Order: sequence, then C-alpha cells, then structure tokens
Amino acid sequence: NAALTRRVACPDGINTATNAACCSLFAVRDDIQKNLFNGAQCNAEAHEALRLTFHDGIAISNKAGNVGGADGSIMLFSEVETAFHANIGLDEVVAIQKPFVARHNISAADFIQFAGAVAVSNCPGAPRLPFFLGRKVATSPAPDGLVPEPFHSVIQILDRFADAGPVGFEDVEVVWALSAHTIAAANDVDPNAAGAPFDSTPFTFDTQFFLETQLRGQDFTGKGTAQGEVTSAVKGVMRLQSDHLLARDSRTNCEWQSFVNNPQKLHDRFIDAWLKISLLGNDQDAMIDCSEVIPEPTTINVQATFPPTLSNKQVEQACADTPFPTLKSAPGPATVVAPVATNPAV
Ligand code: HEB
Ligand code: CA
Repeated sequence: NAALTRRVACPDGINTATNAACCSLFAVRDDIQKNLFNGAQCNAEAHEALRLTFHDGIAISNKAGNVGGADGSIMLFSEVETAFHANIGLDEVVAIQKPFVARHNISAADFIQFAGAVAVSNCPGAPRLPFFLGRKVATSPAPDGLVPEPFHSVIQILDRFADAGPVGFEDVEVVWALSAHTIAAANDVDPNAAGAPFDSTPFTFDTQFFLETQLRGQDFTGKGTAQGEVTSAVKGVMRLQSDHLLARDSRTNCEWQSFVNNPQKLHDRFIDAWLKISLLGNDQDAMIDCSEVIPEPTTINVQATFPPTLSNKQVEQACADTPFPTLKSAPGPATVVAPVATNPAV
C-alpha cells in the first residue's frame, strides 16, 4: 500500500524518497536532463546513453568466472575499452559523461545505468525503466571480444548472451533486449551514412523496428560496403546484418514477429531484459530500488504501419507458426528517413 510507505525528506528540501540513499539521484537526474539530454530529449546523446548501458553490462563471461558486467569499467578504463572495435564511437560518449560523474556523488557503474534509464524515459512510448543503486565498481578493464558485433552470426550472438553472467540470457531475451534498436542509429558502421536510424521512428519507442526489419531489403544506406550492414526496406534507414538474421532465424523469428504492433509486450519484456543487463555482475538483493527517480515517459497511441508504398506483400515471412499481422500502410509516396543529428557540443 503506497499510502503507508514511509518517505524521508531529502536534504535538497524539495524531494522525498522511500530510501534516503536515493536522494542524491534527483540532482543527477536534473543535471543530465538539462545538460546532457538538452532538455529531456530523446536525442542522439540519449540513444548513446542507452547503448553504453549495454556495452558496460554485457562485458562479463560465465566461462571466464563472471568478473565485470555493469561495473563502470567502460568509463573507468576507457582508454582500454573504447579502443575495442565493438565499442567504436563510445569514446565520445564516455568523454561527455565523465564530468557528470565527477560533479556528483555517484559511481561510474551506477551513473551509466542511471543515465540510460533516464535517457529512455525521454522517448515517447517508452516503458519506465527500473533503477537499482549500489553496483560493484570495476578494478580492471573488461577483456576484448565480449560485445557482439553486427557481422556476427546468430549462433555467435546467442552464445555470447547465454554466457553473460551465471544465469545468461535465453534466445528470446536477446530479442527482447533488441527493442532498444527502436530508438537507435549508427554513426560508425558506415561513416558515409552517419546517424542512419534502425527504423523510421528513431525518436519514438514503438514496434516499427520489428516490423521494418522483416521487410525485403532494397537499398543500402551509405556506400553499401560496410561490414555488418545489409539492405533496408526504407531509404535512409540502416539495417544491421545481425538484426536482419535474428528476424529470420528459426530460434528467434517468432519472438521477433510477436512484438509487431504489441506495445504492451514491448514495454514488459524490455523492462525485464534491460533490468537484467543493468544488473549484470551485481546482486539485486543487495541494492536499493531507486526507480522512483526515473521520470514517467510520455505515452503514445500509435498503430504499427507499413512505411509508405510498402505492405504485407514485402514481408519476408519467417515465423512458421503465426502469420504476420495485417496492418495499414502509411499514406503517400516513399519517404527518405532523415539521419539522427548529433548533438551540438555540450
Ligand atoms: Fe545495439 C547502436 C550492434 C544489441 C542499444 N548497435 C548499435 C550499432 C551497432 C549495434 C553496430 C551502431 C553503432 C554506431 O554508432 O555505428 N547492438 C548491436 C548488436 C547487438 C546489439 C550486434 C546484439 C545483437 N544494442 C543492443 C542492445 C542494446 C543496444 C541489447 C540495449 C539494450 N545499440 C543500442 C542503441 C544504439 C545501438 C541505443 C544507438 C546508439 C546511437 O544512436 O548513437
Ligand atoms: Ca522507433
């Protein structure tokens, strides 16, 4: 019963919290919303903040004794880890985020996951992600080779996720986690197409990503020579080979399709998958639930639609059990999706 939960007054004189340890997060939140996400936007910096949660968290291996995970190593040992091929581009994100950690009383490990949860809340349609405080802090950099690449095979990717932590991830959980690519773009896969988004709505947390990756590819966005890129159905959108293959592989295709036009499932399963990533290498029971500090995202009510000129005819049906949902097509002529602009220097 929420009404009976004792709340403490925070020293800032404004906020209250269920646990006093959460009080310091309000100032961190307000600072990053203003100065990192340019006024609580779902912008490139917010997208990158989410990507960083994954690249810090996934760097843990059961085979290697479960050292690391969401421990801040990507920031604390950034000279080492941002030089890894899979972490390309994250050197800039880490450099932008470091001063925020320096001016608040928060560890790099907690900051990375907290910033990611706040970032997602800026995207209309997103679920409100939970945040737990109190991660173990890295004492060494993660080894290279633990972050999946877009040119990896499905089996390589599923094996890597299964090996992440003592419990690991099931095949379907990999699909759940990839909901993140609904608010995402690539800057370095093909430098000729910097900012090319993974679906036509990179500022909205919707199911378009799962729909659009199931369509027959037509054109490369950029030069078409990048490792890990395949043709996409919509001009301006970049499709990663890994997303393309996961949408079609018999181990993952039905789960992939099940997200199309199902925002409730998108919310529920992304919360599960992301929380697990954000806690890798840590013991949730020993941490403090500060989810109340994460803003409530704006809700949207949109139907998934085929992009203009496309329809069920372009679906490359992969799931053998269930037909693809019948959906409307957006009206008008084919459009070119604009790149996601990188932030002006903050
Ligand atoms: Fe991700 C992005 C890959 C998973 C989140 N990705 C990205 C990219 C790539 C990737 C390549 C681009 C980069 C540049 O910039 O160029 N991923 C990937 C892979 C995988 C993944 C291979 C496995 C399958 N992701 C993931 C997850 C997550 C993510 C799980 C979370 C959760 N990503 C992300 C984001 C992004 C990306 C958010 C975007 C960023 C920007 O926009 O900038
Ligand atoms: Ca989207």
